[in-house]
Amino acid sequence: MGTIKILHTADWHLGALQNIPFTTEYKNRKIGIRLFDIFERIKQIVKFAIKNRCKYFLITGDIFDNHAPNMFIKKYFSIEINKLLDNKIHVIILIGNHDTDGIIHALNDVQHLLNHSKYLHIIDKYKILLIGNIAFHCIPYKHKVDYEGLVLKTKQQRLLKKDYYDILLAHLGVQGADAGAGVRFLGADVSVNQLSGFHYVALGHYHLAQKIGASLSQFKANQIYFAGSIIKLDMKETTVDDKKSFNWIKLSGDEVVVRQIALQDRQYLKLKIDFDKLIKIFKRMKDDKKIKILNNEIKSNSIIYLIVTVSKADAVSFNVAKFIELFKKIYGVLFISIVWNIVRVVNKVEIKKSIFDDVELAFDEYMNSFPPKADVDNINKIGHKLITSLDSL
Ligand SMILES: [Mn+2]
Repeated sequence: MGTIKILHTADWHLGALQNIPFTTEYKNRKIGIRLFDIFERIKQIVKFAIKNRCKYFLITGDIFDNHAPNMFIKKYFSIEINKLLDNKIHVIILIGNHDTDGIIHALNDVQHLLNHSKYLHIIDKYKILLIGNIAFHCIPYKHKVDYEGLVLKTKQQRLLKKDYYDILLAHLGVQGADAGAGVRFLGADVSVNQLSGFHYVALGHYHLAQKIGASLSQFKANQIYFAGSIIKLDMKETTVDDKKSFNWIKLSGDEVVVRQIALQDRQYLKLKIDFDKLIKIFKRMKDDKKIKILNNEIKSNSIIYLIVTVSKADAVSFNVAKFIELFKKIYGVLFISIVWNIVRVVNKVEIKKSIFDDVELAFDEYMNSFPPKADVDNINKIGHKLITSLDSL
């Protein structure tokens, strides 16, 4: 029996961070930079799978960021998945907590249309999928489901036969594993011990790529992995030096070999800074000078969030649009957003904290509808107008 190759990825979160505005200068694409980044990573993973003759492509949940992704996102998703299906690769997709609102999930429509597809498997309830000599034990997210019970139940259904494999796929939390930032508790975590005894355990939910259960050496096959997200999704993740990756698994005889294949991500920095310091940087930039900001080396094409604390009572003239323009030029960053952290009202003029949220809201509305291209220009105009209205401060 030859080697069986399996790719494991998870937590694509298509639709997350899509509303980062003002990307018109980026390759002339009017989509959010981070959404574009997710697309790029998916392309890279799909290409790898096809080139390396993958047989099973596993996505263990949270493909989408919510249960009703817009048509643009679904179209892109379909194009990539179709490439895999064209190459006769089995694609097994687990529904994660982000993919559903408890009533419908993001792939309900596709699922019903593809009941007879041989290669596409959309799993929204507990199921053992038997393909060839592999039993895929699937535990997708379900509200108030008994994860422990299901793991135990499916364990009893293992094939446990020579040249047959048992692979567990699940979207859940695990006690003791690193949940990282921005991940919801799903009601009950399972223990690592409960996950032992499979040839490979493909997990989704935690965004930090990690192998767990290193202590379970008494089990012959002990390969339990969270594939992790494919880009940094939460601003809190910027403090964690986690490398994004997907897993490439080779099964042959008794051997299970797992490689983590690295994915590149752009620099994504969140910097806290006082308004005074911001003014200083602004002055230096006007002289074409680049100064170090809080000891951070800013790489080109990065995304920067400046959290600016305003606490002084004096009103200072500050041209936000000009600042952003200069900052982009001098530091070579792709995107910069300023979040105002107002400690006190600045001399009669109150900076509206929600002003940037309005732009994001406008983008959200656009992305969740399906308007003609012209509307994007319009929203961009509104966005710029909101920012320029801050100029007088
Ligand atoms: Mn999840």
